[in-house]
Amino acid sequence: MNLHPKVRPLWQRAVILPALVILMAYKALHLPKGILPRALRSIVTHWDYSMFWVLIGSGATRAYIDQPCQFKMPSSFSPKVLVAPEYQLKKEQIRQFCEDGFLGPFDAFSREDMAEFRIQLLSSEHTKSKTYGFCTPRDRHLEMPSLWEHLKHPAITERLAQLLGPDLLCWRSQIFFKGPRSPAIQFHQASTFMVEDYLDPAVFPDDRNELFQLTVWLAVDDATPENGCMQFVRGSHDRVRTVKFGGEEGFYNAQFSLEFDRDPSRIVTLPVQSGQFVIFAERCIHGSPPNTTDHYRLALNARIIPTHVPVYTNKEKYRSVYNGGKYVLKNWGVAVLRGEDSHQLSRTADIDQLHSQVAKRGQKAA
Ligand SMILES: O=C(O)CCC(=O)C(=O)O
Ligand SMILES: [Fe+2]
Repeated sequence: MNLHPKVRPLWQRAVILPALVILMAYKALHLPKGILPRALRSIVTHWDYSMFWVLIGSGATRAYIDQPCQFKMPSSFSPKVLVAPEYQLKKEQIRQFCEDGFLGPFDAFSREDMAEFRIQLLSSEHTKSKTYGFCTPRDRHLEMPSLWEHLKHPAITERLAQLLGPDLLCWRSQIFFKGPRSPAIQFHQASTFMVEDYLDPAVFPDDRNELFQLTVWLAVDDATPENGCMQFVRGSHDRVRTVKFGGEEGFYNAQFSLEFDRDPSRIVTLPVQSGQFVIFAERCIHGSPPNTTDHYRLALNARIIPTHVPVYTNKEKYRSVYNGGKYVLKNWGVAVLRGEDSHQLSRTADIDQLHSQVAKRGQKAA
């Protein structure tokens, strides 16, 4: 039985609940973890007591699906690096980001550039990923030089660096095709991406309460309220919320709804023009309404961390709660987006080599 967050029949809950009490006691007593099967070892190691409490106390109907954390306001809103004047963020903008949890849109690319780029992105929609061997919109930057070149544009990297620091890694990207008449992506948030398989976090910051990760989201097509542009809940990055299993809402394959105050005055609907991007903390609650048009709303994102934050340490694979696929990580690695990686804490993808392999295969096929 896996522990994916969803409504469970009574008999399963009757099995899970005493097992959780035993595991929590096991954690509290610091008993040896080495003898436990891997899944149980992960739970004892990575779940904190509040994660156990919420599940047990609710009879397995509510849970934290990511490791709880609070947002610690930085003591200064000065940029972390000095960048070229055209990309400089004002202190006021950094303060606004820290208060709201998102910032932008910023200009990066022309409409003409995006028109060409979208053709390449769309051509990958139904093709197998070279990294994972099945069709997935994830991590295509490892095989699509044009995707990587767009992420490396200084309009993006220099803004990220002022918020996170000079040396940056991309550990995940995702294309959001959002086809004609496709459903909403319900409100969600993530911090260390524990929810991905509900056993291990993906990202291991020293202090979860600090800002250790940013998402950059680039609109390839104009994103409008009609075709499902992004919505953010202002200030909701202050803490990770619990979810209630079941209900109307579904997030890909999972079924739960995030427990937060849906005060309309805090929900910001953010149209973003083709070629512009937004930066946000993934733990800022966000989502996008349905695409009610007959056209795609194409966008992509990338998750960025400073080089001192490890990712997927010793993990060989995960099974995504959301996408359902089994992601074997042997071809995955972090890619240096800016500066250099003197820490070398995660497996690294030699992105230039990967791209030249793709080019060679293309030449052979031609
Ligand atoms: O593109 C969307 O509608 C959702 C994007 C999202 O959830 C993300 O970038 O984390
Ligand atoms: Fe998201």
